[in-house]
Amino acid sequence: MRKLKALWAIIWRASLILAIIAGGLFALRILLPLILPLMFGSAKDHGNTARAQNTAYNLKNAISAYFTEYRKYPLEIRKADLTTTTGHPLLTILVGNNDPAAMTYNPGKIAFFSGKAARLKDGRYTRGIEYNEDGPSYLWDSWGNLYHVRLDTNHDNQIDDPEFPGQLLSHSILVWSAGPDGNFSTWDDNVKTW
Ligand SMILES: [Ca+2]
Ligand SMILES: [Ca+2]
Repeated sequence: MRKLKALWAIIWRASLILAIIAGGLFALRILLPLILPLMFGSAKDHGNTARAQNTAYNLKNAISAYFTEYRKYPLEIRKADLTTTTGHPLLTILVGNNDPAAMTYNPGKIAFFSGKAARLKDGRYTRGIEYNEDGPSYLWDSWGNLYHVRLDTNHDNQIDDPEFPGQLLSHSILVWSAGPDGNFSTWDDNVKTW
């Protein structure tokens, strides 16, 4: 009788342990698909943001180098500060290819900006330069959008703050990206050089 009791106790404990393990596995099965994208998704976004930040600063340096070379900004208009994107013609000028715009504004055909070629995914370019030897070239951010650029082309050493319009920044070159959400008006995720 005592033996039978002991046996039941063992069976009871074993089934309890099995139930706990099964429950744990079941919970993991449900929770893992929810947790993993959060962990790796945010790590991926962090990498993309860091990459966009790097590229924005490199572009700022490229425009600075252009200024040093030609003593003016690309596409300079003296009346007001210029706001443009890293599409054509700004980027075409900065890569210094055979496009007529590049030939006009960068007659020395100096490659002020160079970097990784953009990746084409699902019909959309991301993360790099869409380079055309004889035509318009573009610089895409980590999420497939062009960067925005504002230059102190009226040379008063001030630029209107894109984030807080009406406030002036003591900068000569601003570069910013819309961030992971692709929306320039949401600034919490935007990547900027100031
Ligand atoms: Ca200005
Ligand atoms: Ca945004």
